[in-house]
Amino acid sequence: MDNELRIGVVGAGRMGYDHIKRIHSTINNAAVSAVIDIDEEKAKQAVEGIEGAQVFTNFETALEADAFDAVLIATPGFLHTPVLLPSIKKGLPILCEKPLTTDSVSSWEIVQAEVEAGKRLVQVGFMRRFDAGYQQIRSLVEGCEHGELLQLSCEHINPDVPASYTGRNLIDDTVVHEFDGIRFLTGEEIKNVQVRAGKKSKYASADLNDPAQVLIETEGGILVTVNTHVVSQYGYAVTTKGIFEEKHVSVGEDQVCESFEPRFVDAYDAEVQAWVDASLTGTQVGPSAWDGYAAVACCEAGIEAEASGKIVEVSLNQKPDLYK
Ligand code: ISE
Repeated sequence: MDNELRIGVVGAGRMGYDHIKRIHSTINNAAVSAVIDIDEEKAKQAVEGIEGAQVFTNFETALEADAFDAVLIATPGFLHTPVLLPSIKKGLPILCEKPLTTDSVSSWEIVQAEVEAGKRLVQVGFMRRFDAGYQQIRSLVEGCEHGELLQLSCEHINPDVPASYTGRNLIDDTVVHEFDGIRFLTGEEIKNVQVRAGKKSKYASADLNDPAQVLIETEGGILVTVNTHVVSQYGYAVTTKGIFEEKHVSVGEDQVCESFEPRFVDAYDAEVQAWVDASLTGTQVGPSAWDGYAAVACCEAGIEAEASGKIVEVSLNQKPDLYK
């Protein structure tokens, strides 16, 4: 690998297209060398104006053609495993959009594949870890300037969601960001999850209870509330308040946008640049396959909690040494 990372982007939908444009126009020392999408027209449109980028409709073919040195996966979660496993086997650096996979058994398979490879190859696309506000709270937790962190109070607001979006998606597509965010901000694993839904918005479909309150406890006893309002009709907003022993610190309150792309543009840019820089030196940074697995395990507990209204414990396998 020389000092330009040749990236194959798998999936040219909303997130894939956004990353393709980002790599082409903003990211240093990287180029989109291939786009793989079952919809050839979509892939062709995505590479318009990008010299030398090849188009494939099949991942195996692209892998055999040696068309890239690193893989960015931006397909829906249920399609991740067949791209992740051969890429890990080939020793390629991977940036995988969340969720790592859609259940903890297959996510654990990814962790084990990496352990077998003997090195970290996967960074999971939890971009909030690269957001300035999140980093501010994280550094206050680490530095203990205002005493210890006692609680977190989060809001996750979307203008609307697709018609197919259900209560399950509220957890594994939306609150999944808070599961990872809480683990990042507190440095602790999540112990249990409860979901409460009260009066429902007239804009929420039959299969969705929104707004909802997700109540989360970490292993160290930090309590977190996540208020969701994904059919808010007015905008995209993500806010987080850290309740410390001597101060309350809120971030994100003045950032109401149309959607997640403009809200987190700086975080996405920083995330992809960090991945490129690390990949060029043969290392990996940011959220790992273990973090991806842990978030999926929290989603499983959350989905059960959403259905039952009960407090559900999160169950995790033992953390392999590779991630300690
Ligand atoms: C979407 O897939 C995202 O990842 C956004 O960050 C989140 O706010 C939204 O709820 C999800 O649907």
